Amino acid sequence: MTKPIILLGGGGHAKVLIELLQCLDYPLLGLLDPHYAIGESLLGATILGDDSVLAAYDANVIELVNGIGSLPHDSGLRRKLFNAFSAKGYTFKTLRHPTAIISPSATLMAGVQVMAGVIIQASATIAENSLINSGAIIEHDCRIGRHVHIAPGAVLSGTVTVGNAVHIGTGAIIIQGITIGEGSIIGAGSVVTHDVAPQQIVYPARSPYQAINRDQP
Ligand code: JB3
Repeated sequence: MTKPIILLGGGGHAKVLIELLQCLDYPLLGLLDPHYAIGESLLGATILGDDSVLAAYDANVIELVNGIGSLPHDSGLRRKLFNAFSAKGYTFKTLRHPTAIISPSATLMAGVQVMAGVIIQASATIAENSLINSGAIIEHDCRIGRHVHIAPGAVLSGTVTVGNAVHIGTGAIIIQGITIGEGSIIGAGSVVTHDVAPQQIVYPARSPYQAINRDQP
C-alpha cells in the first residue's frame, strides 16, 4: 500500500509532480516550501510549512517525493535534501508516469522520477534521486548515476554511462557507448560523440544565431 506522501518544494517541478501524484491517486499529505504561507494551496495540494515541519512526521509512516528540480548551475538543493533526509531515515518514493515505457529489465533506484512520455529500454539502470524528464529516451544498457537530471527530449543511445550529478540539457543527443564524467553539464541541443571527462561543460557545436529578414531578396 502507498504510504502518505510529503512533497519537498513548490516550484515548477513540484507542480508537475503534484499532477502526477493526483493522476496516480497517491495520497499527498501536502508540501514543504519556505516560500509559501502555511495552509496555502498549490494545484490542490496544501502547504504544510518549511522543512522543519517534517520532524513531526515519523519516517516509517510517510514517504517523501523530491519536488526540487535542477538547473545546470544551481546550488545542488535537490541532492542536498535527498541526502539530508535519507540520513534521517526518510525514504523517497520512485515515480513512474503512466505514459512512460519502462523495460521490465530496467532498474530504477530510490527516488527516481520518470516523467511523461519517457522511454527506458532493456537493462538500463538509473541510480538514486535522478530525474528523467518529459520525453527523454534512455536506450538499452545505459547506466545513469545518482542525482542526474536528463532534461526534456534528451536522447541517450545504447550503453551510455553517466556519472553522478550530471546535467544533460534539453534535446541533447549522446551517441552509443559514450561515458560522461561526474558533475559535467551537457548544454541543450549538444550532440556528444566523444567521452566527456568529469566536471566539464559541453556546449552545442553550432554557429551563432543569425536572423535573416524573409522579405530580403
Ligand atoms: O526543465 C524542466 C522541465 N523543469 C525544471 C526543473 C527540472 O528544475 C524547471 O523549469 C526549473 O528549472 C527547476 O524546477 P524547480 O526546482 O521546481 O525550480 P523553481 O520553480 O525555482 O522552484 C524551486 C522551489 O524550491 C521554490 O518554490 C522554492 O521556494 C523552493 N525551495 C527553496 N529552498 C525549497 C527550499 N523548498 C524546500 N522544501 N526546502 C528548501 O530548502
